Amino acid sequence: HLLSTHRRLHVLEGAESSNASAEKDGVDDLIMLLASIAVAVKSVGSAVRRRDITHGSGTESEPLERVANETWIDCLLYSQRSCILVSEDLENPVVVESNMQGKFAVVFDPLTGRSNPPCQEMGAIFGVFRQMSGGSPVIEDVMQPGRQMVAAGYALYGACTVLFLSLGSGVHGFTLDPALNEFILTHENIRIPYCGHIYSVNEGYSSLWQPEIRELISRFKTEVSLNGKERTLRYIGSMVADVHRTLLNGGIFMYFAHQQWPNGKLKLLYEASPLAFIIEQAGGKASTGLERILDITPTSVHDRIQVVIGSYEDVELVEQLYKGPS
Ligand code: AHM
Repeated sequence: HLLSTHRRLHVLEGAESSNASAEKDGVDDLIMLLASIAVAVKSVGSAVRRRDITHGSGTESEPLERVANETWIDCLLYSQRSCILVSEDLENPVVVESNMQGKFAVVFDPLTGRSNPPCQEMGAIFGVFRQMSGGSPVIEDVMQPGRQMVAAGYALYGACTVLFLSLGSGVHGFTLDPALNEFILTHENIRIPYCGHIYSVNEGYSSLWQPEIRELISRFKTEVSLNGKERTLRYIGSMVADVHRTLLNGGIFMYFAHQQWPNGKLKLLYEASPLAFIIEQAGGKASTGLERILDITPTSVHDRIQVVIGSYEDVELVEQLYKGPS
């Protein structure tokens, strides 16, 4: 199934819109939507790289975040498979015009990790829901708990562009071959290690945390990990990159509420939920510390939450420390 997904990803990328008359509800439509997302990722990845060349030469034009947002919107509209879109960069959802509408509600952060110049590890995060209502798209179509996603994934514009995704039965990773400009399946059905020794949290905020979070982190650090190694810290400051490392190497990524972000900083709908979907599909766990992220129904499209995500055993330990003795 995956190899066929892979073949279709690049076969369908160049599909003419005349092919869009195929039946609109099934897997074919989801594949078409994902193929359009793959085009957005290629296009933004290329813009990210060109920006590094033009930076400082005075030839930069539009800000990268605007380019990324417009590229994602265009690709999703022209896929003719989406009905309502939520972007980190738009205050309100975009309702797709009826002549371009499909059946999927898409939530995305088109350029995540941008707040860390000049050492950005930028990428994109997305989640796809099936439209709940039968008729015209409504806000409820995106206000769904993450467990109801039919697909989710992320891209990372690092040394090479990668696209990791899940359609609800495992996680598969593709790497962009620059010679072919095609995504090649490089990580089939990956599983996150059951435990790890790397923890990832911005400890610079420790004086802003509630005392119980300070206590939790200091206890967690001193617990020997199940793999027997001393715990060690890695923090890139770009959630998608920190979660990518966690997925491949094991360990845990945490972002707790603090004085500046009383509910947590990370956005539920298009950051935490899609990455929680990926991590769970790979055998890990994703929580706020108190409850499963994928069970939370958003109350607004830009809700923020706490995030504790990664290897199953490590997240369980943090939850136990957080909840205290029962
Ligand atoms: P952004 O939407 O402004 O980019 O913020 C989200 C990012 C995450 O990718 C990252 O995990 C976090 O902010 C880092 O925040 P901090 O600098 O507070 O540690």
